[in-house]
Amino acid sequence: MKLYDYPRAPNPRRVRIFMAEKGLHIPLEQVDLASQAQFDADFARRNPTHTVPVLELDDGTCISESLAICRYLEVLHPEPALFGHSALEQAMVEMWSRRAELGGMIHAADVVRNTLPFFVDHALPGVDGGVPQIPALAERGMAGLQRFFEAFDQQLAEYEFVAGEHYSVADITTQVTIDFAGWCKIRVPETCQHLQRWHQAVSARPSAKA
Ligand SMILES: N[C@@H](CCC(=O)N[C@@H](CS)C(=O)NCC(=O)O)C(=O)O
Repeated sequence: MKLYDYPRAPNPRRVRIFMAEKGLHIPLEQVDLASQAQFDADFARRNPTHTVPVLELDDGTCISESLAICRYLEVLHPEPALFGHSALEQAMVEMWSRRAELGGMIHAADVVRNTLPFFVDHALPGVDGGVPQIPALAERGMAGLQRFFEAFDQQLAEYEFVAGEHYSVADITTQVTIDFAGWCKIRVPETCQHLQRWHQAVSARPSAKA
């Protein structure tokens, strides 16, 4: 088994944090996004959407999409459970995971990819050029991130972790989203003290270095 990775990119980091929380060591193979290696024919055979992460199994089967990879690893290594135990816990993890992704990560990506010079003409992942940056999308993303910060702050006023009493994959997506937004110097506002408290706590976990 090996994981196709790129150290700076947020989505592979989600899987690396997940692996670190489970104590898993899977060999990494770097796909240099800076030199557009995601468009090489060899990698395209493994993932036609030209994105990382990809988990390649020993029989050559390739799994892409960060959460699909995490789910696969969860079944093989159920403890510690990062998708919840009971039916209710699993539903809560799913709910908050989707909120983190659709209400947070996508906005952070809109801001980063429509702002930073690195993404000029490459504003969508996995598309080989010809996708211009749209400043209005960055602006919309910033407003979306403010709503995300406030909603997650409210949740974390009541619970220790994003999906409730236990650390889960929803915490991982939320953490990576906040750090990704930091690429554009967007920080959790001072008014969101619960979210700040939580972010400091997850950033102090050894897995945060992954
Ligand atoms: N939904 C996918 C998103 C994967 C994705 O967008 N990966 C980025 C790195 S964070 C990528 O490979 N980008 C390639 C590019 O910019 O062309 C997942 O969860 O794995």
